[in-house]
Amino acid sequence: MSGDNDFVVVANRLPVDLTRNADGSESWTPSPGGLVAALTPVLSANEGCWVGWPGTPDASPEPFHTEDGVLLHPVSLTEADYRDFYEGFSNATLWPLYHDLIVSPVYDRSWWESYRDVNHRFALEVDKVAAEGATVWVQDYQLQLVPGILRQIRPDLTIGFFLHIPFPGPDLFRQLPWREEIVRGLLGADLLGFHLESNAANFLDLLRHVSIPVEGTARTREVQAFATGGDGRRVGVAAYPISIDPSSLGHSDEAAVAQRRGELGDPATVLLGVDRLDYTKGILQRLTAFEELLESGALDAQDVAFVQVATPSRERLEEYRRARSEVEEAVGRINGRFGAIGRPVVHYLHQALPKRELRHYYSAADVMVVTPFKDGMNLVAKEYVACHPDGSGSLVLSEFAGAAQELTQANLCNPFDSESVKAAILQAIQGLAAHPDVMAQRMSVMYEQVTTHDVDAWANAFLSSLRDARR
Ligand code: GDG
Repeated sequence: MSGDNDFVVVANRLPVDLTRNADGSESWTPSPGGLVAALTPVLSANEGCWVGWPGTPDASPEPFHTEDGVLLHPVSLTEADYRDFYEGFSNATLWPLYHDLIVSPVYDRSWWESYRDVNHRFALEVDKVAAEGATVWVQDYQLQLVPGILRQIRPDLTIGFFLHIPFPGPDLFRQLPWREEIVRGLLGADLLGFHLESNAANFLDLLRHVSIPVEGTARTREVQAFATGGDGRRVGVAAYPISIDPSSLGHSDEAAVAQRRGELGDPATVLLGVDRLDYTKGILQRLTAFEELLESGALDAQDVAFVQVATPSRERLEEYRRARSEVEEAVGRINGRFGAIGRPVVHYLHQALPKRELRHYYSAADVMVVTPFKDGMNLVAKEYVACHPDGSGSLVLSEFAGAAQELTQANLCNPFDSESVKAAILQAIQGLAAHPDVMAQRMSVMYEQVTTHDVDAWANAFLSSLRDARR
């Protein structure tokens, strides 16, 4: 079966929000994020279609066109799919395995069967909408079998795959009971993209380990490495570091910044963390480091405020509940020890803020603290930098975030070592006071990097390699 769309993006989620209307009816409205913004021009220019789950179990809205002419084509997931494919195999098996076992992955055959089944259904939906010879771009760890299934049912397609999270070393990946199927699934693509050369190198090492022929070395934005697919096809492998759409962050001004700082009690220094509440992000560790700095007297609670926005995420999973309760216990303890009536020292929000509100906090923060144990890229770090065109502010960044490869002027730290996190926070605060010119110069270098390597550049680089891959 084939449809009319020459360019198809397949992702776990459709870029839509469910709106409940006053009369009780429901409608779906497009919700543009970075990836959608980057791909909309390509989608609009090519009879584009986005295939994905609308985000609510058991909902099956009709396909519809956005204002830009992009067809949104929903894939329906049941409550059981959501539990086994999404929460189970994707987020309690693959997510911890690919993030280097920060918690132990659970290997459950029924979750795997659901993952296989859902991947199959996604591929069948792509088959319905993709025109003869179309280009299909599959996104992320939830859909690693889709390239292989599509290759079998639609050999006419050009297939790209991009992994948004890290790819682990072969010794970790080999734990996975269904490792051969995942590798076969990925090798159905013509081009495999990772954030970093080291992620791509891990994948190539894995192939060598299982005697799949590989040539060349993984490079950034150029395809210099090839794996061999089951049918002898060459599969390009390269790194494409993702980035942000700076224009999507909107604007802030002095009044908005002054208002936010005023609400915090006008402290000398505002520190900020913004994350999904995920155990990979090191939220507890950064709060503990902050607490130790208060305890030792290196920081004075009168002078500082720490704003932590922790967006709710995967809340039914045990490890996420534990991470949340540990973070909330730490917030309570730190405020109990160092706060005053009407003046907490940690301002904690467990809610998603509108992007424009996030923008004001990014602009208002003197020090952004980004301390994941492992992160494919980390867009928050790049968003903060993009909100400081004047060179103000300072970034504390984990060495284990993909973004650290590009944002080398940040105050880098090892999140496994609390002394290192504390030192980086102090360097950032003291650097702003003692050497503002040096700090501004460092921030400007990072600003230049982020704004010249934006999400458009990322999408164009990947799609240009994908075009070359099938020539
Ligand atoms: C995965 C990989 C990789 C957060 N809180 C709010 C909010 N956000 C937005 C941020 C940012 C995005 O969510 C988070 O992106 P990250 O990259 O930091 O992290 P993950 O969600 O884990 O993303 C990661 C990414 O995919 C892309 O490939 O970089 O490594 O793990 O844009 O601004 N947005 C709003 N309110 C919030 O409260 N509106």
